[in-house]
Amino acid sequence: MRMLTIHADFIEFEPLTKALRSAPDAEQKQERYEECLVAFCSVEKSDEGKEEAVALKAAEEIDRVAQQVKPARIVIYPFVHLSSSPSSPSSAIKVLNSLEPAVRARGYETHVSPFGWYKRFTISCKGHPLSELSQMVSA
Ligand code: A3G
Repeated sequence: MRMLTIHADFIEFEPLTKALRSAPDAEQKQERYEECLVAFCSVEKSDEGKEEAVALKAAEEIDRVAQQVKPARIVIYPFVHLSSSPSSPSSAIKVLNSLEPAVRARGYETHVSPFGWYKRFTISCKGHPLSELSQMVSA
């Protein structure tokens, strides 16, 4: 999985149209989270078959960053565009569905933006040295 974490003053997003016919329905209203660590996640072909293990590794990485930047909450954001070799949507949804409870189990308020949608979003990156980090997570 490739992951980009942004420590943000806020993120706002709003699902506009489904990108996948199989995308779960989502409420088409804007959500906004303040003082958050946003984890943009691209699940990759190399993660297929190891979904649970990759999710646990990603939760560990998110926790490691969060211990340093101390956000009030975590927002997991499915984002296929970080990889030139993305996994199938079904594998990606498995990883992301395991990632949310794994992050919550580490004591964080956790939110996930809708999977399989094109979304409008605005993010305000804090701009300190640890506010933008990219990582390769593998199991
Ligand atoms: C967007 N920004 O990315 N990893 C993560 N998300 C995925 C993947 C994958 N391998 N495959 C599909 N939309 N998705 C908009 C989700 C993700 O929400 C993506 C949408 O499906 C269309 O590809």
